[in-house]
Amino acid sequence: MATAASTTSRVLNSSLAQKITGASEAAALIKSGEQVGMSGFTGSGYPKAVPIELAGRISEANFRGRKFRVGVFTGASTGPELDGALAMADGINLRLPYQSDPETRKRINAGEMDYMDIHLSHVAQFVEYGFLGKLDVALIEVTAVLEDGRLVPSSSIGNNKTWIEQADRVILEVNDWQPAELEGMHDLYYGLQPPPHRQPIPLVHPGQRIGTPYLEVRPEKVVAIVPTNAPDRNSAFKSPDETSRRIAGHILEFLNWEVQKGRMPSNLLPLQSGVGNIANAVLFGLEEGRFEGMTAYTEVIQDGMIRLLKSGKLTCVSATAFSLSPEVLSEVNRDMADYRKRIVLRSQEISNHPEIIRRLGVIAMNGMIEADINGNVNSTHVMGSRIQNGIGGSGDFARNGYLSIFMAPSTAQGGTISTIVPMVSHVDHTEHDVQVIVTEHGLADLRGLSPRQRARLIIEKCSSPQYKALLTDYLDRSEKLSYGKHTPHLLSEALSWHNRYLRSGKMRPADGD
Ligand code: 0RQ
Repeated sequence: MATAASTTSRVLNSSLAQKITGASEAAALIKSGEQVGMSGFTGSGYPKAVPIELAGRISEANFRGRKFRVGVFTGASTGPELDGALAMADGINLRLPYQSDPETRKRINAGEMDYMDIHLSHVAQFVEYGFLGKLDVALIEVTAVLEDGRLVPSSSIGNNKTWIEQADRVILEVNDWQPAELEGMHDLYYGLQPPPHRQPIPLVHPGQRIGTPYLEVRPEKVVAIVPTNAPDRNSAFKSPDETSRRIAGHILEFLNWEVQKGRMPSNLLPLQSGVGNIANAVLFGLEEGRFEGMTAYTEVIQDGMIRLLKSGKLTCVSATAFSLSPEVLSEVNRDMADYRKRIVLRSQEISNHPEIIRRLGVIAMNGMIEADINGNVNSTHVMGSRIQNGIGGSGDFARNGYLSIFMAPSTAQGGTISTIVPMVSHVDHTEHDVQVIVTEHGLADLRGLSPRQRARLIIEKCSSPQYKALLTDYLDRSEKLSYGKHTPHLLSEALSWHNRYLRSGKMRPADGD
C-alpha cells in the first residue's frame, strides 16, 4: 500500500517547496471530466498516493449520484494503486495507451470504459497535435526536485516530458523510496521539432546520451508537490518452464545461424525484448549462449537484461522503464550508481522511435496471442474482441527493426486453443512486418517466402501436433477452392475455429462435427 510521507528532503527548490501538500489536497485539484497524463510504465515510476485519493473522491461523488470520471493517459501499464483503484471506483472514461490491470481489463471488455490502444511511439505526438483533446493535468512521480527547479525522473520516463509540457497544471509526487542514485541515469531529448522542421535524431549507439538527465518544468505550472515513500509494483518472476526454454532454444539457434551466415555481427544487433516470461527466458538463454558484447535498445528492462549486464555479456541497455521482480529490484536499487553507467532511460518517443530502431537494426522479440498461416499476428485481442493488454511497443519495433520475431506456446488454455490459426481474429502486425514465428515446436523464417510457402512452413514448424492435420487440411482445400490462389483462404471457414471455441470451449471439432 502506498504511503504518503508528510515531509521530504528531496525538494531542494525553496519556492517549489512551498507547494508541498497532502495527497488528498492534491487529488482535490483534479476535476471531473479532466484528462490527466500520469507517469508510469510497466509498473514503475507511477504516482502512488494521489490516484488512490482521487479514486476515493470519485467513489464518494458516485455514491452521491454525481458522475465523476477522468481520462487517464500514461506511458504504459501502472500498478493497483493507479489503474486498479481508479477502475474499481469506475472513475476512468478513457484510458490509453497500454494497460495490464485485471480490473481495468474487465471494465474495458464489459464496454464500461473506452480504451485506445496506440503504438507507444505515437502517443506524445498525438497529444501534441491535439488529436486526444486537451491535457488538463500532469501527475508525475519524480525522485527529487533540484535547487534550480529541474526534476530528477523516477524509475520510468514514458511520456512524462510531454505530459509536463502539454498539461495546464502539474502535480508532482516526490518518492523517497526511489534511490537517489537514479540521478544521472536518464537522458531527456528536447530537440524533437514537429515536421517540417524535424531534424535527424543524433543517436547512433544504444548507450549514447543526446540530452539532459533532467525533466524541465515551468515552476508556475506546478500546483502541488506530494511527498511519498512507496515501492513500485514489482511482480514475482516465474522461472522459465520447458515450453519457454524450448522457444528460447530455437531463437538462439537461429541467431547463431544468422551470425554464421554473416548477416549479423558476432555480438548481434541491439536487442529489444517484450514483456512476459518467454521474453525473459530468451534473455536467460542468451546468458548461457556464446554471444559477448551485446547491446539492447528496448522499452523495458526485465530481470533477464540485468543478469546479462551482471555477467558482462550485455554492455549497455537503453530503455524507458524498469520492470523487475522484487529480488532483482532490490539488488538493482542497491547498486544503482554502478548500473547508471550502463543503463540509459529515455522518453518513450525516443526509446520507440522508428528512425532510431531502423538505424540501429534492432532485433525485435515480442510475445503474441496468435498468428495465422500467412504470418499475420494478433498481439492484443482474445477471440478477436477481448483486449488482453495492448499493442504497446511491439508494433514500433516489429515494423522498424532489422528482424521481427514473434513467439508464443503453440497452444493456450490447456490445449483448447491453437495459437496458430487459419486466419487471425484481429490483426496488429501484418504479414509484411513479421519475419519469424516461433513456438516450442520450431521456428519459421518467413523472409523471402510467398504466402503459400509461408503457410506450409508455419504449419510444419510451429503448429501443435494436435492441430497440424487440421491446418494442413484447411490449407490443402484452400489451395484448391479459394477464390484467388495468391493467399488461399476459405472465407466461410477462416474464423470457424474461433467460432467453435466460443460455442464449445474448444477449437478442435468434436468427433462427428
Ligand atoms: O492467460 O493469464 O488466463 O493464463 O493470454 O499469455 O502465454 O502467459 O504470455 O505473458 O507472454 O503474454 C501477447 C499477451 C502474451 C503479451 C501477450 C492467454 C494465456 C494467458 C497471457 P491467463 P502468456 P505472455 C513490450 C512489447 C503485446 C504488447 C507487447 C503482450 C494470457 O506478450 O501483451 O508485445 N503483448 N509489448 O492463456 C486465448 C490465445 C491466447 C490466449 C495467450 N491465442 N487465445 N488466450 N492467451 N494466447 C512491452 C510494452 O509494450 C509495454
